[in-house]
Amino acid sequence: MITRRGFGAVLAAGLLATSLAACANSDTGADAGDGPIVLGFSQVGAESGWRTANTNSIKEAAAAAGIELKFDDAQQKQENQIKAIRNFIQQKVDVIAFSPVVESGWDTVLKEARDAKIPVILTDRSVDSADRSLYKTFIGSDFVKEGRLSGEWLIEQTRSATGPVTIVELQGTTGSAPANDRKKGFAEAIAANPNLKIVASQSGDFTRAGGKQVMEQFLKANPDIDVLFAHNDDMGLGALEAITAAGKVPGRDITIITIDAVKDGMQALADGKFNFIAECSPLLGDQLMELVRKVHAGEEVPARVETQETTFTQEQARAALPNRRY
Ligand code: GYE
Repeated sequence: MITRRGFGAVLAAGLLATSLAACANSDTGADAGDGPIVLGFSQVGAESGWRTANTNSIKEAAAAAGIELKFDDAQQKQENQIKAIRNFIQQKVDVIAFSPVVESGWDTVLKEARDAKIPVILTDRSVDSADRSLYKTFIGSDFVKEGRLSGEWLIEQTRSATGPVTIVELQGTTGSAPANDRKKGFAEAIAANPNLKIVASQSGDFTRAGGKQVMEQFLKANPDIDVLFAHNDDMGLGALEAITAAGKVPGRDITIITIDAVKDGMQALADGKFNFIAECSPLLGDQLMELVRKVHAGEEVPARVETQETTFTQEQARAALPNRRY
């Protein structure tokens, strides 16, 4: 039972919390209370199944959180992202979030946002800026780990191989964090067995068309490919067409490892056409909106928020597919 005195204490604590929140808001210059928080979001593009799922997650989460979303699709071009961010600054949005297409070249525009006192959140991909005060936090996956897990699985599978194992690699967008980091993690892991050799490595820009086209070239130049490591499902799915057209059976003649675990990728894995997928979750929307709310209120946020992920074999994909959300 709450006594009169107890109730008074509860009320006082409540008032204190409210005035603290008001202080926090005035610190950031944010004006709580008049209308919804406005979030400017610059998306990389619509290059893959992962990206589509990520865009849907962000739009749905913004609507559910009552956050007004200004969404811009940069069509995989850094110049378009810089333009979008400048527009958001001009429109005086409350918070800016974006998924940087490449790692380098953001300092100038990030300084402009900081000067305008608009907090910035990086989602999915990070930047290589040395100045950590240019953004509040980064939410996304550990791409090096995804590459490493892929390489470690291959090391296990090829333990009994006595001769060379020939690998080709389809890289993601040149200069992007996931392409740089997945390449690094995979290379580090396979270095454990000198029989494993990457004979060709080229960008397919994270798209199906790119994966197909580059795989055709790989197959022409290297008739005896044992393994394909593709930095995402979509490039792996494009490569399937090239492999079949070359008269080879994907998943059997060529072992295929990819990253993402979107529905079409998981289906290919369950069907035996892929052999292993390291998951990369695109469902960042809800966590992003929570961070937006916090930075807008001037609350502390962790410098790095990492997404939870797993890996899938063919058998695990068959079990997981019915409940997959993307
Ligand atoms: O793996 C790929 C997409 O940045 C994690 O971008 C993302 C990557 C994802 O196009 O499919």
